[in-house]
Amino acid sequence: MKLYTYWRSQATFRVRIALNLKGLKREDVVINLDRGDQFKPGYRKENPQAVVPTLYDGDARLFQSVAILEYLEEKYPNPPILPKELLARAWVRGFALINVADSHPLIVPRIRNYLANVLKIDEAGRTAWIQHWLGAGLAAMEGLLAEKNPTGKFCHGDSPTVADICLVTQVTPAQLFKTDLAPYKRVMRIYEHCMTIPAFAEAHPRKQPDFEGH
Ligand SMILES: N[C@@H](CCC(=O)N[C@@H](CS)C(=O)NCC(=O)O)C(=O)O
Repeated sequence: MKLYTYWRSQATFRVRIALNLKGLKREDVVINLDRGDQFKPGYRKENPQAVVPTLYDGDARLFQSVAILEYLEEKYPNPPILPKELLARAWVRGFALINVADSHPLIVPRIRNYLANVLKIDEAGRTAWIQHWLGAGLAAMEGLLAEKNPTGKFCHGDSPTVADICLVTQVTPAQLFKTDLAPYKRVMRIYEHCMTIPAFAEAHPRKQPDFEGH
């Protein structure tokens, strides 16, 4: 498999975790989002949206992290990252979408650049924006865990699912942008537990060869 990746990309982090959990090997191609590599014509051909991740499984090109997770789950079902039971699957997908659909899209580079360059919002304003929307997602996750699974090591059941993957990719940008994590004790307990698992720890932005030390 070939993964177009960037160390800091949360969407790519999701895919790295899933590939590791399923024991699938990959070759990385770095797209430096800070240098604008995503807009170069060569990469636009791979991903017309100009975002990472893009994954090749042989000749098959895949894009959008959740679509990739679902593809991996269907093609490589063991170990599973979605529960068997219908309602549990819907809960896990719903939990994950708090990160994927509601928080993360508000803080990606193109949004941050628009806030800075078009709306002329200064760094303090942009940081407040990021912390606000990450905090809203974390509060929603904490509420769902309090309701369903107040003491578990994972969001659902005894093994990692897509919900844990997306909990982790909610927490890492919150840490990067110095969001107060103290109110989210259940989220943080699961985060810390996931980070004891090599598939998660080795996929962490800091562990990537292109990590730039932020
Ligand atoms: N919904 C997409 C998000 C993809 C995305 O926005 N990726 C970010 C990095 S996490 C990116 O490449 N951004 C480039 C930019 O905003 O210019 C997914 O989950 O794959």
